[in-house]
Amino acid sequence: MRFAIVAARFNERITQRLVAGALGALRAARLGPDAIEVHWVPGSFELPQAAGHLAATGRFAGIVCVGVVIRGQTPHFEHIAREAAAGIRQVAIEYGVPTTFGVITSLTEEQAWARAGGEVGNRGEEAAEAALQMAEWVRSIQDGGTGLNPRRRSAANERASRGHVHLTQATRGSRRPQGTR
Ligand code: DLZ
Repeated sequence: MRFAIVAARFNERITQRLVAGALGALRAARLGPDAIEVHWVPGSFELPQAAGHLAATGRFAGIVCVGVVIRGQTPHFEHIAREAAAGIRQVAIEYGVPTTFGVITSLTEEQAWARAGGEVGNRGEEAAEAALQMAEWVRSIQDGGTGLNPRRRSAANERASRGHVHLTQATRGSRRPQGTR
């Protein structure tokens, strides 16, 4: 299975961490370097466009979109975040290629770093895990199966269930439910 990572250059230093997280998850699933492509686009607004072109090639079992949208002083943030999310969903549905959302939408740069391999996890790694799980599920359905092998757990899920999740000051004492952004 081939996978693509599409990464937005805006806030590039943080996005690099998301790409690293996604690559780590894909390599942990024993995908070799030839099975992974990384494509850079200007900003998160362009993620769906690139993902659509990649999905249309039919070469990929999954596409992982990563980017960082940080709130500024105008509503620009909302437009970019909304269009990225809706566009990525649209690609997944239109092409039937699992296309996942590893875009951080945060109010501050500090929050973004925390979600890019910091104390709140790595959204790139999580999006890659989701793409792997969905690709496996799609393949099992196409093979006439009944869906995911319930024993397959992502590395992120494993760590969370073993209690290796770092809790922030704000959440300490009340475990964040998985998937809380
Ligand atoms: C223009 C812009 C702004 C203000 N903020 C972000 C951001 O926080 N994160 C991001 O990924 N991209 C941003 N961009 C760029 C847009 O995504 C897009 O590249 C431009 O509007 C050109 O279409």
